[in-house]
Amino acid sequence: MISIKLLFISLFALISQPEKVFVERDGVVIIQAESVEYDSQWVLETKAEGYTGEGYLTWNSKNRFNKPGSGTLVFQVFVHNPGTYYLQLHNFHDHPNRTESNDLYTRINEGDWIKTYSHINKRWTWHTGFDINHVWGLLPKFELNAGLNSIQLSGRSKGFSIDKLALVVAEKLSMETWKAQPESEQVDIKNHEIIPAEALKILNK
Ligand SMILES: [Ca+2]
Repeated sequence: MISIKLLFISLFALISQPEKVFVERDGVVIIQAESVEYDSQWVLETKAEGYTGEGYLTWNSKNRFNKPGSGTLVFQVFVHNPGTYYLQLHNFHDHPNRTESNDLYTRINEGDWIKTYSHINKRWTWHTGFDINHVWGLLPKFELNAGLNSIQLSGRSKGFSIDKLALVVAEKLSMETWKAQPESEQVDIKNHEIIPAEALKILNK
């Protein structure tokens, strides 16, 4: 049973942040990278076939090897089923060295920025790994709370491209079905009639 206090925190967070919120269903959230606001350091491209949606975002600014927080993309997610989730980035880079031009930064719920990379090049892939304090090969997993959560991505290596991202509950990661799911439903915060209903579902779980 979720606490009343947490419910109110979630409601406040939803009401106070006029942004799109993507709703988790059955342990999966799918978001197109180009669905959120992005600045001119990212370029919307379509030349690498295999993307979905309207295109993909490529980091076209300088390398930010020691400076997270540039061109931050903010993905707000409303979670019904809290627990351990994996971040999977549908990504692409064509650098001849698969360890170059292959990463960005990730931040979950205002925590530390985490270097997040892919070691597959020249094709679209879901390969995603965390590198924390120079320990690479870590699984890209973390806890998501019931209610509102934020996932942030910021640029690191020039030429790294993101088509979409998935958040997948641990129990479902090995299933292939989530890879083909369409983008998750979005809650229009200004149409706040939906908020009490969604919150009630969580309260009654
Ligand atoms: Ca896309």
